[in-house]
Amino acid sequence: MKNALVIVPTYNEIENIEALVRKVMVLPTAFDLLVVDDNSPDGTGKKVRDLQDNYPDRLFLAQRAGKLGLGTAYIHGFEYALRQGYEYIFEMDADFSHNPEDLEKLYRTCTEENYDVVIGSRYIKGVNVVNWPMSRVLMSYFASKYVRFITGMPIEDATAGFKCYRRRVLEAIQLPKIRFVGYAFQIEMKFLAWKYGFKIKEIPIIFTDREKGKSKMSVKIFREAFLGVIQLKIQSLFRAYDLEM
Ligand SMILES: Nc1nc2c(ncn2[C@@H]2O[C@H](COP(=O)(O)OP(=O)(O)OP(=O)(O)O)[C@@H](O)[C@H]2O)c(=O)[nH]1
Ligand SMILES: [Mg+2]
Repeated sequence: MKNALVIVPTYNEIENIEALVRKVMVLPTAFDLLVVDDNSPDGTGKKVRDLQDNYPDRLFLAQRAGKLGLGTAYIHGFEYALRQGYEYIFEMDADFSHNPEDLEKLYRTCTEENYDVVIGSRYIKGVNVVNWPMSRVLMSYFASKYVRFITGMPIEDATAGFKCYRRRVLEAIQLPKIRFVGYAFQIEMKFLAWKYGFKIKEIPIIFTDREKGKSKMSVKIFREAFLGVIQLKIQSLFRAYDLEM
């Protein structure tokens, strides 16, 4: 059984990807890394190909035809991780908003404290966001409150995208049924993990705004999340979450 795989979706991250790969590769834990690139016009995928010569057994690339969204990129990565037999599967952004060194903390919490999902959270122990404009901090913070209010899910950072899953969580969640592609995808994954009764832990991380490259946040992504949360809640009233294990 393979151990730990970090999945990083990329779209136009040429300014970040090489440094990110190198950072992950020197961590004490031997994390494997899968980049799911959506045929970035800036050549991010090609850069990963070149780097694979240095890390042939640990760096992998899934190249998709075009920009298909963050959620489907992760699902693609999760399916790969399950097929390959990984036990600990991570989500991380490519833009250094998530500090790769924190992978160790997520990993340790999952392995040593035996949690099923560990979330790198911005909103426990205060608000740990660096360099975001106040408007964006407030939006993200209140988005989490909103999700909590509608769904009842006891998670402070509902849109967080820095996570570790045990494989049994991804096996239980029916990945092809995941419907959202933007931030709502992050909410949906947590919601399902919680509904299935998995053990979830939030640990504090410091989230830093990207210094390089462009944001892909859009009104469409925001709208999907806002309405999506209500849809999730309503559907959950008509659905059983039974583990077939
Ligand atoms: N494969 C793939 N990756 C994506 C897509 N959209 C975003 N990403 C990646 O997902 C991660 C998070 O996206 P960001 O653009 O950083 O989104 P954000 O964190 O909300 O916005 P900023 O940090 O302000 O840029 C980054 O690694 C992006 O390159 C997509 O459609 N496909
Ligand atoms: Mg980002």
